[in-house]
Amino acid sequence: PETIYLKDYKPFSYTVQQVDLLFRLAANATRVISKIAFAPNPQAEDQAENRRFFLHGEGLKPISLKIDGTPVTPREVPGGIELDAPDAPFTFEAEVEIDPAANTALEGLYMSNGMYCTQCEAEGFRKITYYPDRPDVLAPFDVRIESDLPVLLSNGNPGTSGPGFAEWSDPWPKPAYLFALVAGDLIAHPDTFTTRSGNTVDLNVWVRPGDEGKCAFAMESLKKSMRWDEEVYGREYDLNTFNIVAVDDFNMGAMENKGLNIFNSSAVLASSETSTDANFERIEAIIAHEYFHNWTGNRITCRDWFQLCLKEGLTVFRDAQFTADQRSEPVKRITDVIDLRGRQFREDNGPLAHPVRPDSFVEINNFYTATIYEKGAELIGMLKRLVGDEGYAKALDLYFTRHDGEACTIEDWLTVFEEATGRDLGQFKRWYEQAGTPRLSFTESFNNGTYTLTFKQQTPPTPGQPNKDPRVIPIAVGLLNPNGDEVQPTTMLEMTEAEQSFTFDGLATKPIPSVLRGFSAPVILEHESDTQTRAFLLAHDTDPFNRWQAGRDLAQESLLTMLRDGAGPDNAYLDALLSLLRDDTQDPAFRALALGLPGQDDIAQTLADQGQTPDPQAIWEAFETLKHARAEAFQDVATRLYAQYQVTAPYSPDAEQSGARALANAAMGMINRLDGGALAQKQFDSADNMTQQLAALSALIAVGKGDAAVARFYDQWQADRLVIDKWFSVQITGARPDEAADVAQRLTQHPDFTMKNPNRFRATLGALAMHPAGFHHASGKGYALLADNLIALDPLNPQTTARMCTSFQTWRRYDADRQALIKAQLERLLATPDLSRDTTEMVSRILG
Ligand code: DPP
Ligand code: ZN
Repeated sequence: PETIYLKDYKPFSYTVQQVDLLFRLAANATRVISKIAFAPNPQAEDQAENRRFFLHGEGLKPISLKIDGTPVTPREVPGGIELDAPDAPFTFEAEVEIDPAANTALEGLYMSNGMYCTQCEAEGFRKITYYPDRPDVLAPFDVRIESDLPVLLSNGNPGTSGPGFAEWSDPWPKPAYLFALVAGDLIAHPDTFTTRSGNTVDLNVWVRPGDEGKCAFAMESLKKSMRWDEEVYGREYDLNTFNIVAVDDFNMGAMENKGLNIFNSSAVLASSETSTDANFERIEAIIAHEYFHNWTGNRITCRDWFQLCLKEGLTVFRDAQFTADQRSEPVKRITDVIDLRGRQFREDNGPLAHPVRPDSFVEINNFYTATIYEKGAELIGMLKRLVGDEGYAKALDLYFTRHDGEACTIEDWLTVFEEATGRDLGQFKRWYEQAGTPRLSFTESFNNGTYTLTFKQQTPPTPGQPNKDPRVIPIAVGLLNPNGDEVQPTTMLEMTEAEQSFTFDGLATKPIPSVLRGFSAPVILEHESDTQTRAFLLAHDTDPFNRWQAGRDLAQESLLTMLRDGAGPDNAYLDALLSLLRDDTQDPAFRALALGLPGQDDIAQTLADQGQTPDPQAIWEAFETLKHARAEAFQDVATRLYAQYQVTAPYSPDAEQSGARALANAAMGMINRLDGGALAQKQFDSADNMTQQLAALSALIAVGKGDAAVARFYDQWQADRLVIDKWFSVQITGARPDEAADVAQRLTQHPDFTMKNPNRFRATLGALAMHPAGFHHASGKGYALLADNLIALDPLNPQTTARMCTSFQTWRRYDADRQALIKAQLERLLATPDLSRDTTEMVSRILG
């Protein structure tokens, strides 16, 4: 397959003035009739000599093609067609036939439960009709849909409609990846929103009949997002209508198509009986994310797909700010960092590491990664820390005014910051260009009242990038004196060298440093610290993130010592955690987070970083031992917390109630280890919300008492796909390591298992991959099961197949036997005839 390079970017030879599309929908033979006004692109004048009229097209059956009314015969070229076109404005018309019912890849126009829908990002529009399917070609679209289905939707504002047809008009020029169409038997949950300048916008959440009772939360989240973007970023909505549609079969979480967001139903449908608190929070965040794209992504889009982080990093950053404002800022920060370390650091430290702005790719779908999204968002956070809140606000205002309606680059983005703040961001740009997670370490000294912190940074090589330059790193530091008072409030140190010292004067005693407060940069902080200092920070740090981090460090140290020396759990950790749990002045959500343990995969990565070979089974056992020791040490407090944090008020997914439930469920998890599932059974029997019911089910499975509850849960929820996804997952994630692959194998034979629904596939095989000791079972049965299923999925859905191959990305960490087993599966995958471009690229990169 061909590799595409950033350095080869050239503007398209033509501009598009207007797109008119007519869809005659039919399951196996939809006709798409297009009329597109082209003109030579003045921005591509240098190409005037050898202008190429190339249009993308994939799997299209051409019926007729015309230029200015005259039939033309195209030349077939890789990825599309080429035509001879005039050196002046002209109209291109095409009629093509496509087969949405046969489209299992879920890219382009496809069908899901009798409903037509589209997914065009990144390169799906070329499966709908011939078009310059690239994000720097923007045009207004007028769409007419002809179908007997009752609800016919597209982008923009509604136009004329009647029996069997509907017209839509989108005045905002947009790239084809933001095109959308939906047709189906759908029910609206309607509402309205009045923008701050007084425009009334019709809002709808469209769902299949039966789901109409699960839309209210998404609608509330949408209205909150619209208000928040006005208040915080000064961004107002710009059409008469905003539609959201829930679709069961969807590769991603959701899609920000202009005026017509299409969502994976898991990211919209919510009710207390069927959704957990975590589901509610995720839905609120994704609704916000897609809505915020209207400005950061749609009004200002990307010049090419190398710039994907321009819209994704910024929009993730914005949705995180929104969630922090709606809920708890420290809790949001902590959970984001857990996720960043679990997914992005894992990627950044393995064969799939790539810069936040990559410089080459084979298949762009493979770059919708934690690095582009989550590290991309971290870069925005660092920029904001470096230029300050005011500088950030000024830069964003300039960005919106200067670039509205344009397709932009990271250079454009950094330039507005440079101009708005007068700061040179040359060194900062390395964050976009160089992959890998910097290791930051420090030493301290104290002399005559002067305290010196000396930092070192170093980034290990990543594929294709052996040498790394020092980055600019904002390091938030505070100092505490030995009795716990803060003697130096948070200061932002700006590290620009490979090694650099910072001093603090006038201190009476040697302070205790609190470094990288709020996780001020996406780095691995390597610092040997004694247990006592960590326990001190867990008790006294004024920065909530670092308090949590101190607890996490203690847990990690204890686990590493158990693994290395066969020691028992560290009592200092248990004591420090116990004091925190007992402290009712502490937010329950925060205490629940402090009770969390690092991921087993994080421990494996840390061991690998230290030059050791992780043993997934031994890690699992160490976690079990530690959890058991905690359950025994915390019996009294667990019983008290469980009773104290039962919510008696009517269910609400708000931060306060979900924090209480999180802590009560964590307490239940501890009690469960000692009472053989008695309390969990009681909770399962009486639960009236999914958060309680699922926590109880998972606890019962963990102690081998889950059979009856698993059966009952299925009977209760068999008609609800999203709940049954949970039923699939929880049985696998809760299985013992030697059984996880067998449970997953058995579930792939269940009548409700289907390859064609990405959510179900992820709930089963993805759940196995997230059970490190089960997936990495020494027999290799986990690897074989995943590979079998990926081989079966690839011809149906390359995008989801390639995404799930990342489960193998850590293979070089492991012992020779496991490496050989994984390598054999990767090679078997790669040798599969007709393997997709997506999967071929992914497996090749993983093999290295
Ligand atoms: N739908 C994906 C997202 O919103 C891709 N744009 O991030
Ligand atoms: Zn996005």
